[in-house]
Amino acid sequence: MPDLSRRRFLRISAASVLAAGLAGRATSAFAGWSEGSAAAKGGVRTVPTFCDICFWKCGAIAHVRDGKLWKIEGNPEDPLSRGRLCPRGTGGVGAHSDPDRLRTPLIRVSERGQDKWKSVTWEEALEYLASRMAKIKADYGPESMALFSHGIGGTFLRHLMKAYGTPNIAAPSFAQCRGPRDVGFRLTFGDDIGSPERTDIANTECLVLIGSHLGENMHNTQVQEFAEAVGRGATIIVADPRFSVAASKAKHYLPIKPGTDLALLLAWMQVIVTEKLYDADYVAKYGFGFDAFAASLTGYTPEWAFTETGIDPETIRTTAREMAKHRPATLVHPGRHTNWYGDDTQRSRAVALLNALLGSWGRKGGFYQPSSMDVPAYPCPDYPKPARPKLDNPGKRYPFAHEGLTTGIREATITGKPYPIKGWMVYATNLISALPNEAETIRAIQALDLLVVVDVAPSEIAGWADVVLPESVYLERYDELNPELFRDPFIALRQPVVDAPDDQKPNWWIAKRLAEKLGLDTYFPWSNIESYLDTRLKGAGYSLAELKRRGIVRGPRQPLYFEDGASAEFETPSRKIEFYSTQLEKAGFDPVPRYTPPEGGPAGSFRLLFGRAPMHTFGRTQTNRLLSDLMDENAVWLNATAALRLGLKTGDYVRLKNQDGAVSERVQVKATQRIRPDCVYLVHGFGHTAKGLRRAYRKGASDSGLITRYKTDPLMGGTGMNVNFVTLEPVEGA
Ligand SMILES: Nc1nc2c(c(=O)[nH]1)N[C@H]1C(S)=C(S)[C@@H](COP(=O)(O)OP(=O)(O)OC[C@H]3O[C@@H](n4cnc5c(=O)[nH]c(N)nc54)[C@H](O)[C@@H]3O)O[C@H]1N2
Ligand SMILES: Nc1nc2c(c(=O)[nH]1)N[C@H]1C(S)=C(S)[C@@H](COP(=O)(O)OP(=O)(O)OC[C@H]3O[C@@H](n4cnc5c(=O)[nH]c(N)nc54)[C@H](O)[C@@H]3O)O[C@H]1N2
Ligand code: SF4
Ligand SMILES: [Mo]
Repeated sequence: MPDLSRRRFLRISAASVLAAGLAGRATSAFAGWSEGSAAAKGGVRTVPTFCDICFWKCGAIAHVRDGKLWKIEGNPEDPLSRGRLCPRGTGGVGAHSDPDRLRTPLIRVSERGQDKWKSVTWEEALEYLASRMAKIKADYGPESMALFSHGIGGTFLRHLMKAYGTPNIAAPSFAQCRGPRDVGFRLTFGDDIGSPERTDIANTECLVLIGSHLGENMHNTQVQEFAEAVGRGATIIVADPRFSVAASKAKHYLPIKPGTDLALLLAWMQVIVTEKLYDADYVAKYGFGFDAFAASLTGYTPEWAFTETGIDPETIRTTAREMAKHRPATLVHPGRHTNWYGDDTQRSRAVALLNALLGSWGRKGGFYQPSSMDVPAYPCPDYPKPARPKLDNPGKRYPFAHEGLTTGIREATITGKPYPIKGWMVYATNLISALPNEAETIRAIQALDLLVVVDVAPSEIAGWADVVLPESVYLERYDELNPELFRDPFIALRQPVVDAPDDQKPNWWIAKRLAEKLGLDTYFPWSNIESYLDTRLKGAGYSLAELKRRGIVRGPRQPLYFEDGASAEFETPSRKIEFYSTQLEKAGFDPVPRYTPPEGGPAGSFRLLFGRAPMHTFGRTQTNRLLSDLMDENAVWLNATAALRLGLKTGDYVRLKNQDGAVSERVQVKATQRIRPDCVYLVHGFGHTAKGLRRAYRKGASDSGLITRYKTDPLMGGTGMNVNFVTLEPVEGA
């Protein structure tokens, strides 16, 4: 595969920013937000930072009143939040005051899985951890430690683990989240979708959502732009087995049979190609292998697709024509959580190809070209070269995996092959519920000599750890800078707003102190985080003092679309948009997407689907009192007619039992016409089983606990999780 590590950087000197007039404007706008403004505002101090309740990283202004954290709002200078936070971001202050937080480092004094701990000092905890890590290195080699980490807070621990000498690093955001999408788009356009997504919802005239449940999936900028698109009358087309919030805004709602989206996509493309509705100039100029692709669509008529998807042929034709009518300002959203059925990369590739037919890649209202500001790295020694290669994907079994596979590391930990993994460090990811098949995760943990978990809460994964390190929450710490690729280039700073309430420490401090104990201090040559950040910012023409005051600096916007000068380069083998993929063909896969129907479940069972609620992030906000007051348990969505048949009504408590006998916590029924009769739906993140999460313990049902099966995507190793089936069993006496 072509190397896509090249990013479009834009180097901005202080002079060019001044010339753009940004510095002057922003400085005056932020004059009242300096940390020194407490007196002027009658005991209220405001501190710009960025949110960490999810990974969108919205710029925010925290308010401290009489020394106490009061509220948090969007930073109007920030292009991600555009001055407004989502409900979760606003409730973020509850993360600081959460009474269920971890308070001190803990060392296990019992068998794994039993809750027996002793509180220790940081010195004891890190000394102990360093000696265990040194022993693993001596006995097995440094590659036998793995790091799982999710989010920007993991930056310094990733740096530490690379310095320690391991290549085994992974996050669930690839194989359990956006991996298939990124691979599908890379194979087609030679580039990623990125996070934040490069979707030009702001300018789209026709938005097609396949699953992507914007409005429940609360990624801030997208939701704001979506609301604006609805407001200005853009055509919304939604395919979802469940009548989502987005579906309620749609002109066309397609209640698709779960797992058959590829059939719908192929039929849409068949209509657009046979009726010659595609952007022929764009395809001729940028496309490769169009004729073979077009020929492959022959059998995929709307009539054929009807039998698979349940969507009537006329609706398929009408929606296809509607998309074509608005092209190139038609955006078929690539989705984010795309690990559904195990053929997800091919489905994502079909989404990419449909966009290619509509000419929306690189065009206004489709996909824009993002850019970012260049912030030079802090000079550090080179990492040692690991003696053994990373083991998550041995022999490139999944040839198109371009990021680490969590589940690959898990498998190697269980089998000891190709070499043993003896230690896991886990940062800000609850592997027990993020990875499918909890039993496999626990089996892997039992094979370890060392499990260390850095968390803010006594989560399920922390419950299995030998050493638990309590981190301060995002409102109490500095983190790495955020110069993410986006529509508007920017650099944002996270900085402490208030002190940590107990003995919690920030990730950078943990990484640096552990590095010193491991004899790796040359990799942390800075005296403290301020000097690290200041050095990086100076390299970009700014300073920490300025960022502390402003929270964010912005660079001039770069060309967003082909028509205004964005480069129309495609890093594929043909240097074109690959309608026909020779890369896939060479690797023995279908060069054009081909449909195979999903497997059904046992008679009388419902396919288990899951998604998001606007006031929660995964399983990480259920103890946040402000957010759990808005929703403190989930309900199982069940088709009203099916409910009638089963003698169930809204509010009844049931347990869900899956095809392998896994049984959930009790959960209320939500009987509704808003879901098809062949599936049920749960909001992910509930049904916690860790006792220390007092507010969330046994509230609602966990989808994760019912995901004992998964189907692995042969192209990139993603784990399709929508392949489990449940029955509902009434709870006696409830
Ligand atoms: N509030 C909130 N917002 C979040 C997050 C959060 O935790 N909380 N997490 C963020 C993250 S990391 C991610 S990855 C995204 C995930 O959000 P999305 O990328 O939107 O994830 P999906 O899996 O598409 O969302 C589930 C939707 O797909 C539908 N669905 C299920 N099966 C099928 C199917 O076979 N076909 C079709 N067409 N639809 C189906 C479900 O009914 C549901 O409406 O959300 C992000 N936004
Ligand atoms: N069954 C099922 N599985 C899924 C999904 C699903 O919808 N259903 N979604 C998938 C997707 S899209 C994704 S992106 C992944 C996400 O999976 P994860 O990354 O595991 O997300 P969370 O479950 O929120 O776990 C976050 C952990 O980090 C801790 N934490 C929160 N804030 C901090 C902090 O500031 N510092 C530290 N050190 N720890 C912190 C929390 O207490 C929690 O233990 O899960 C995937 N797996
Ligand atoms: S989308 Fe919401 S939770 Fe995520 S960073 Fe933005 S404000 Fe915070
Ligand atoms: Mo995700």
